[in-house]
Amino acid sequence: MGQKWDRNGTAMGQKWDSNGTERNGNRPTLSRTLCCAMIPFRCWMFGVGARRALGEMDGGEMEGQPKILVVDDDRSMRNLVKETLEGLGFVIETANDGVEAVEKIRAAPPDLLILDVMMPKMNGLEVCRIVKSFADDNFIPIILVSVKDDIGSKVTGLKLGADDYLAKPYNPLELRARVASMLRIKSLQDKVNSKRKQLEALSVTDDLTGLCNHRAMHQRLKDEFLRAQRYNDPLSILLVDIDHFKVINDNHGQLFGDLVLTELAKLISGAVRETDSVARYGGEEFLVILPQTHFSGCLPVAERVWRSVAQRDFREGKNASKLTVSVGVAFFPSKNVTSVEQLLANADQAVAQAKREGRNRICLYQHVNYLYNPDAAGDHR
Ligand code: GH3
Ligand code: MG
Ligand code: MG
Repeated sequence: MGQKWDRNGTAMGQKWDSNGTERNGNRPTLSRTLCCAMIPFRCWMFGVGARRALGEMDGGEMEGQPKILVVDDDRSMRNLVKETLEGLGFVIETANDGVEAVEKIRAAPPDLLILDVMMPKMNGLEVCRIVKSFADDNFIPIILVSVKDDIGSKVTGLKLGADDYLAKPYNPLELRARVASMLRIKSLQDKVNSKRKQLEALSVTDDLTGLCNHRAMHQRLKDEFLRAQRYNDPLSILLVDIDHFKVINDNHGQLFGDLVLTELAKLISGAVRETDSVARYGGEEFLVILPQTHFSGCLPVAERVWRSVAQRDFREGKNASKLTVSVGVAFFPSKNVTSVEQLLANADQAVAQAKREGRNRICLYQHVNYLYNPDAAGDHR
């Protein structure tokens, strides 16, 4: 308590080497001998800590050695931090001021930031605010270090999003412990982020085909429809329904049916542009969204899908089958189409008509024209 430290992390009346090991002048005392024996042990301990933190970083998070960016305008402080963390399996990079730090972080985000508060050009608090406002969800823990150890400065730093605050001069042991603790938190946070991303991907993906599922498709179509309405752009959709799919299941089994659906998903995806989206709309129905595509532009796509399905032999082992599809096409702008639901209903009607007409065909939704008869209208005048 009340221990005084100089800016190199040296306690008054007590010496520490860069391993945080007590030095007592040059006198070979028992405690010094013990401490010397402790140095490799402590290094090993921290190495284990760091490696353990690393060991928790599976699944692509924090690949390789954790990268620590040390930002300080004082070269001796940068070197001291480097020395303190050396040999623990970290990659240490440095920046001389806040501007350089932000540039480096943007170019290649570190796993941990050790940030001096008082610096020219841009101070540490400003860097902290900028880094924590980055839109991506990559968590970069920040340890602020400052000669200011009053509560006000600490609270300001923490309020700006810093994750820890260390007053200069600090004990090297404490810095190491806090670095290990921050990297542990970073590792856990990365795991949570990666699991969340996996769950998000699962929630919008159809298990069997890997395409967008119905829910994701609806959202995408809604977005495209709003964009088309706002910018007066055309938008087309194709609803592709396999003909007599039930028979394929009945004749070859459900597993073969699943294979056909998976193959068909690939086939349709390969027949459209990258900017188009393909989704599994229902059991054996697929929806293709063609943004910025007119009536004349979507017909060749519908034809390409329809032809390539008919040409394909679907086979696995002894099971083999040919297939046809009925395709319903609907467009925006189109009379009475003011919502996604209406656009989908039109495509649905077109598919129904294709089925009624004998299947294996493409049907374009057209609003039935109203024939105006002036003579008949005259009767009611
Ligand atoms: P239509 O030409 O009138 O479209 O006839 P259809 O047999 O294709 O249509 P119907 O709606 O009568 O039957 C759809 C079939 O699709 C029945 C259902 O078991 C099958 N199906 C739906 N989802 C899956 C799936 O995930 N895997 C498999 N194997 N079959 C599925
Ligand atoms: Mg400074
Ligand atoms: Mg069908």
